Amino acid sequence: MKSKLKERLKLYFVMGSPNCVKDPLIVLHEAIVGGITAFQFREKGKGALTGQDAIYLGSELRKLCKAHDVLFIVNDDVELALKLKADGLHIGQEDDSLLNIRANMLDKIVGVSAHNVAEAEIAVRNGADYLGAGPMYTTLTKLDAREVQGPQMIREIRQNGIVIPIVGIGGITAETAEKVVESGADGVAVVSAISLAASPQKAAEEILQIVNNYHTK
Ligand code: TZP
Ligand code: MG
Repeated sequence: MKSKLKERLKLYFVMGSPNCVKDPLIVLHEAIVGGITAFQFREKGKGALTGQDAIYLGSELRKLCKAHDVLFIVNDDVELALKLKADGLHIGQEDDSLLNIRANMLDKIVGVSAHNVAEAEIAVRNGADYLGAGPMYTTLTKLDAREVQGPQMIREIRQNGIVIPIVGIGGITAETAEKVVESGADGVAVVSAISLAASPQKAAEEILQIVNNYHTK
């Protein structure tokens, strides 16, 4: 599952019901048809589902990913990740420590959000499988997002010898995706560029093509 992780993180769609206007299952299905390679269930923000409702939606989204061989990662919640038989978990700097989490996720993918080189180095030392680096640009999706770092941050992480997979996150669109991969990211993680697009399929196709074009240049 961890093999070819760089390849599988090319277009990482992050979403929960608060990020959608349409039915999240339809949005995910369209995004999958458009070519997303990974999905993160991130049920957060105003109106987010909790308890059994979150489990139910998560399990339906999980089934879709399974059927289409798309990596399925859960945000923050180890218990939910295990319950949904996710491929992995993504944690932020405010969440439980990677060392604690790893004990429950031995063979699973664990990704960590990093906002600077120091955080990236600690995450790597503690055994992160990939980094979510950001915010790349201004985002309206995460209200408590940290200060914008820009793609330069990824360049600096690479200059510091970090070789694990990295995805940029935060405000990335088809207009900016190339700048992010150019800076050393293996892929891009997006929420609204796909979830709020008139056609999530077309939006995913367009961004994937930009990432692919860059990596085969
Ligand atoms: N972490 C850092 S920025 C962000 C997360 C989850 C939100 C990104 O959303 P969008 O809509 O792609 O800017
Ligand atoms: Mg978190």
